[in-house]
Amino acid sequence: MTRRDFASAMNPRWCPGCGDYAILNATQTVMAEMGIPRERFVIVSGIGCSSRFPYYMNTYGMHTIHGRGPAVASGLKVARPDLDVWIATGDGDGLSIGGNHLIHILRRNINVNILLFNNRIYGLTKGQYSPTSEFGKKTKSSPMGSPDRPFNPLALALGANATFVARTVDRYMGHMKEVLKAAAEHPGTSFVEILQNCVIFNDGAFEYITENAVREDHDLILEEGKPLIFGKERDKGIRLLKDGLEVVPLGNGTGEEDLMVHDSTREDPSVAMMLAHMEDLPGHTIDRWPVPLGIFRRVKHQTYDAVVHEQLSEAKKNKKVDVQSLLESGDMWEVKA
Ligand SMILES: Cc1ncc(C[n+]2csc(CCOP(=O)(O)OP(=O)(O)O)c2C)c(N)n1
Repeated sequence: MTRRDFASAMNPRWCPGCGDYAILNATQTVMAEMGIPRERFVIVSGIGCSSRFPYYMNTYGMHTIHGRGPAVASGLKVARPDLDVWIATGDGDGLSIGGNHLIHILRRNINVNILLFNNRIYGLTKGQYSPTSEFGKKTKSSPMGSPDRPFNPLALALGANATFVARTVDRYMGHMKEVLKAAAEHPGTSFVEILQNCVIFNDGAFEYITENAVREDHDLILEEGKPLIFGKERDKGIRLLKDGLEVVPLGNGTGEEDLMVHDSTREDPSVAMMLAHMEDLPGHTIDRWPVPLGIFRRVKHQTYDAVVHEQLSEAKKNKKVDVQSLLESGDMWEVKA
């Protein structure tokens, strides 16, 4: 199978240059490489530009109501554990109207993959600020600057005890495919934030990460088992102190052995949380804190769907089902006229 087998006959209705095309391409490629028949995949979405995803995939799909992709996907995965269920959502859809649904699917660890396309704006409704827009951002709905403090999607996911948490970028095709593949292989809810450019309403929002002139100095690629090094000259690193992280220059007595080694399998999410918050720390745009990309946390826990199915088979083994006696069991009372 190839990527083309996963492309539907419909032409995407996204603006020319939208980051969603790259995400579509990466997802189709990864699914083709997984060697699973197309009819075993289901893409569930809510509402938004990103949520048009199911139309463009030659798989099963459901375009549901705003923010409710997780609810529909949860029901589907529990009823049909044989299906490979993916959710496509935006920062508005997933974190605003659907915020509550998102945190509960994450804490339950239902075996689905969530792709959160984060363009830090409402694209479909033409440019209102979203829960990830920066404080003070001027948009159509915040002409004097957004008064909101934004969500950090990865910190939110870690706070909900998500078992797989990662971040990638629409412009980094190779990295995006690697992260999506790892997410697909993870047993449990995988949450992938994809930084995505909206050419019309928030163009260049991630240039401070993706532009060739700055990317090596501003991106920190997390590699399992490797020390955290970044910079054009690979001359900066991250050290783990008792009370936080520190950026250190390499050389002059500080070597790789002094740096933190990336371990996404730590059960304790606090180091992953520090990495997730790194870009919120003061100074990240002025050559101090880089933006980590890659897998922040990957731990194995029982999935909700597996537990439910164990309980179902246990219940079937031990009990004879008699609907009438079930209806007449428990507290009963009679209503007298
Ligand atoms: C109940 C309800 N409230 C509000 C809307 C309007 N609405 C549609 S999409 C959207 C936000 C989309 O933003 P995002 O999830 O960031 O997706 P994008 O379009 O940027 O991909 C909103 C507020 C709606 N369709 N239904």
